[in-house]
Amino acid sequence: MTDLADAFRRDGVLTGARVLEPDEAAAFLGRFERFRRDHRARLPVDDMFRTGVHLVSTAADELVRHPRVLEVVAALLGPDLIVWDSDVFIKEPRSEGFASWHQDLRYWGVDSHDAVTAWIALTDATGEMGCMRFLPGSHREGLLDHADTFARGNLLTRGQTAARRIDESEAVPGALRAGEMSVHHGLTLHASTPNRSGRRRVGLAVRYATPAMRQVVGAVDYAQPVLGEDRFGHFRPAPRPASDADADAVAAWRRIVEDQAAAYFEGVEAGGRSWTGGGAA
Ligand SMILES: O=C(O)CCC(=O)C(=O)O
Repeated sequence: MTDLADAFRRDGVLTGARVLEPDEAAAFLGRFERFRRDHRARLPVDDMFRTGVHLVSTAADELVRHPRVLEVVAALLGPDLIVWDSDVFIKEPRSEGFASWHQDLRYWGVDSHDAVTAWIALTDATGEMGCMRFLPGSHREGLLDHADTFARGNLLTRGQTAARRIDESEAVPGALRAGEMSVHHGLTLHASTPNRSGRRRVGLAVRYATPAMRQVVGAVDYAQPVLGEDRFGHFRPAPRPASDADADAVAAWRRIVEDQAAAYFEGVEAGGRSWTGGGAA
């Protein structure tokens, strides 16, 4: 996998890695749909899909530690991995949802750049369906300023948008078949357009990092070790769900999401400790 790692160091993105057979991808999708159907009357399922879904969904819990996913991510980040977050991104047929150009690491508040997002396609994700688009090499520009637009239709929590001119002709689409995965560096600029097709587009985005990463803005943060060893203990352990949305998992999800938000905003308001440092970009 060293060719893969070399290309990733150069481009900050790889696409089209097959990690699930199409029928496995369909089975995982079915489990997410069942989760929504069974729990949406009493739980904030949309919020759970937007952050920390692996804390409450057994399908996400399995996917974040799926051996074929971890094999690819480990080839890029090394043998010790933690999961910091995961989100289900759904674009309904002919819907306006999009993601503005952004870097994932902009809002993590951490001191390392050794972090990636693995985007696992649970349905096909073509250009017409609003697949991810990447700006190869942009991870070498370091952390860029972003503005919070909270724009209507933006799938990102803050509508965060990089304050940098984007030449769309330089963007590379990351079209995927169901069961394929793209991986982008935490500093790689990426975006996605609305779904103009008659088919649903669904993917699970998993945020992986090395355990050496440390939270420097918020006082408290959580992660799950998923491969190798965590010799640092920088994050509080985030528990795994015993079953879909079991009471302990939901309580842990609520506590973690609240703690992370409170610690993060306190840290930002406390005066801009900068988190531009970090490892290799
Ligand atoms: O799924 C999408 O269209 C956007 C996902 C994204 O921006 C991300 O995973 O960081």
